[in-house]
Formats: sequence, C-alpha cells, structure tokens
Amino acid sequence: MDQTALPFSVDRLQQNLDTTFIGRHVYYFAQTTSTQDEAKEAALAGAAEGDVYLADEQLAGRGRLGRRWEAPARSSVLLTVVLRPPTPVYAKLFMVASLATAEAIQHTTGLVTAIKWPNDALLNEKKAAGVLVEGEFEGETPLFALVGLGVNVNAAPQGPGLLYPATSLAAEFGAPVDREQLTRELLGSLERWYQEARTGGPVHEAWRERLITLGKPVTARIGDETLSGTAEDVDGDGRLLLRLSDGALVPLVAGDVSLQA
Ligand code: BT5
Repeated sequence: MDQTALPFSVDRLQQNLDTTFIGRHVYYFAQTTSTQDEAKEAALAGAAEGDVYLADEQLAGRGRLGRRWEAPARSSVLLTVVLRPPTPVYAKLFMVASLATAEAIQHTTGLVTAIKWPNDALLNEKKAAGVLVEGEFEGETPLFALVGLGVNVNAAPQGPGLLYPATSLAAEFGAPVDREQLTRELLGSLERWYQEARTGGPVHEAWRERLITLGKPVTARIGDETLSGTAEDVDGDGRLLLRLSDGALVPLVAGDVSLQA
C-alpha cells in the first residue's frame, strides 16, 4: 500500500502527544534489528522512563518465546517503551500493554478490538497486533521493562507459517490508517493504563472485559506439550484457567503459552 499519502513525522507526533512522560523522548530508526534491542541498550545506559524507540523496519523483530515478528517496511507501528515499574506492577504490564493497544486501535479506527489471551489484539478474530514485555532484573526486582508493541497498520503477513490468522487495520477498516495518529493514541493509552496499574486501578477488570478467549474451547501449546480444554476464566495474576476434559483446572502462565487458532 502506498505510504506517501500518510507521512510520519516524529516532531509532529511529539508536539501533539497528550502524555506527561511517555514519549518525552522519541528515537526513530528507519531500520534496525529490533526496537527491543535499541531500547535495551539505551535502558542499560540509563534511559528515562517513558523513552520510546520507534522503527519503520525491523530486520529481526521478535515475538514471545523466541518467535519472529514480521512486518513489511513502513507498513506498521513498531515501537518499544522503556518503563521502570515497581515490582508488583511489572507483572501487570502485559495486561496494561494489550489493553492500551486494543483501546488505541479502537479509538483510531472505531473498530471493535478484542484481546486474545494473553496479549494479542484481534479485529474480526484475526491478529492485528502483538505485545512483548521483556525485563532486566536484579534478583526479583525489575531494573526496567521493555514494552514492545507491533501493530499491523497498512499491511499484515499472510501464509501458513503464522500461528494464528493475521490482519491489518487498513484491511478491516477499508482504507489506509494514519500510523502517526495511531502511535499518539498508543502512547496516550499506555500511559493512562500504566498509571492505573501504579495506583491500583481496574486494569485487570478492563483487560478481562476485552478477552474473547473466555468460555471458548482452546488448544494451548506449552513447550512441546499440547493441552486442550475450555478457557474458563483468568485469575488475578492474569493466568488462564483451563478446564480439561477430566475436570482438572490448570492455570496457564502468559509468558509460556500460545493458543492455537
Ligand atoms: C507477539 O508475539 O505477538 C509480540 C510481538 C511484538 C512485536 C513488537 S514490534 C516492536 C517490538 N520490537 C520487537 O522486536 N518486538 C516488538 P507472539 O505472541 O509470540 O506472536 C508471534 C507469532 O505471531 C509468530 O510466531 C507468527 O506466527 C505470528 N506473527 C508474526 N508476525 C506477525 C504479524 N505482523 N501479525 C500477526 N501475526 C504475526
């Protein structure tokens, strides 16, 4: 899709940001390995909370569990935000980030956006965005978190290699979508839900409300093991409670599991 009609300006993005600390500094890369790598290097060197690393193209974009994130150049929003959360908030970041992503997509396009547990944003039951939270720890204490967001704005990869069907905002909306506007919404939503998490706000409730996984039959892959059952609920830590056919209830931890289509 032609991107020239939708120029992306980091200066204009920052001028119009409705945040107090996320996006105070935005670092743009035309091409990099992964915005997670850029953000990590900067965070280790002392980058401030809220600093944003943004790329038009990633040569080694990554998902969870060592998987790849594929995105045609200039088609997507690919960014990482450095956060420095207190320990109890770190565990909520996957909820914060997926909720913020779903909300921002909905604000920008008006399309109803659901979350597939734990952190995929879906449009019409296809994956439009993914979230990756990585951290650096000293013992149990997070030194910093790298919240990575990848949104298929004007194109999405297709093919049998995908774990789950993919789509883009443009494909569902029926017209090109402005990446700059979406980025502004993403950073604004992320800051609001992060603040809610820090002040004990209803992050879990809002995240649970958007989950389309609940009540459905699912197949979960945990390493080499596959488990099938019904996704009964999520607990307070965001674990998925899977009811197996023998009646057992198994909690699945977000970081370790992928659900199949
Ligand atoms: C995710 O992983 O969904 C997290 C993706 C996070 C990407 C962002 S981009 C900015 C930042 N920098 C990075 O390097 N990463 C973050 P996961 O749940 O593991 O899903 C990965 C799987 O989704 C892959 O194995 C593919 O099957 C599929 N996939 C890859 N690219 C996709 C895309 N663009 N759209 C939909 N599905 C995709």
